[in-house]
Amino acid sequence: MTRAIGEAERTAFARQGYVVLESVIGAADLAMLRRECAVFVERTDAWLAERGTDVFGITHRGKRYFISNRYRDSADLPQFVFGETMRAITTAFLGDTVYLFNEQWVVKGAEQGMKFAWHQDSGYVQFNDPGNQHKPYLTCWCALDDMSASNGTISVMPHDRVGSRDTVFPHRREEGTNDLVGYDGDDPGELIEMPAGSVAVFSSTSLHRSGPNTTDRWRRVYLTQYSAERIRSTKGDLWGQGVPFVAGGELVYDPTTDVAEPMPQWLRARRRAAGVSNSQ
Ligand SMILES: O=C(O)CCC(=O)C(=O)O
Repeated sequence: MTRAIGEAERTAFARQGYVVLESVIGAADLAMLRRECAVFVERTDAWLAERGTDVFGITHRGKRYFISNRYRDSADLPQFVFGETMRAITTAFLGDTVYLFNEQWVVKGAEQGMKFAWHQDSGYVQFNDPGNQHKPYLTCWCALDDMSASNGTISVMPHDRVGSRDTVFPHRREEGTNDLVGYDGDDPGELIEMPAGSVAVFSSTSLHRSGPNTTDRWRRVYLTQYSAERIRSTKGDLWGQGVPFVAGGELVYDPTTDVAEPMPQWLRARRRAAGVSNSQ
């Protein structure tokens, strides 16, 4: 049973750019996401081993994984990505028209799970496609474990502290990690601590970062991103997934027509040159 998103949550999101929805993911979905997470991390380890590398883009084997746009390889994930919980959350913050933009696992290894630098998600888009204009989109950061400072939860910067609501800051690539960095100030932002099954919802212009995982357990997140429009590159190609999810407030996702559109060659080349996996 999906709980309704109230006016207070909408107001908080509009003011600060983020809101925490505690324990909104049901037990069956949570169990499924944890199961699938293990499968995709194992596949990624095998993929890295085949290529004889420990680092690919911002993925570092055993330390930090970003595994993107693989939901079509799973029999179970689409029902969560395009399910009732996500419909309720996304329509509350984006309105009656919603597309899937991107989805990914973000997993940090026990004891050696790396931090992730301050950035805006729209900063990654503009870094790869300078001049890209898009309406801010929505990230649903779904906690598969209890989240705390010690296992490397995120911190989010309220819009009014840095003026980020309508601004995408320049980002630079960090040596060693390949992270993009969009903020160098000393404001620590707001630490998001919440139980497994909760969702931190934030805007693609919200600055956020995450800390290292110092615990002896993995820290697992499933992150889905949705937009109110089909986002396009400056050349006019589809950017991201652009899969119709909700129209007129109704669920319109159709698995029989959901096939991946190939990424244009120019974008693949640019992302490869920037050290970013084309699966990210
Ligand atoms: O889960 C994390 O550690 C941060 C992920 C993140 O910020 C992102 O994917 O944009």
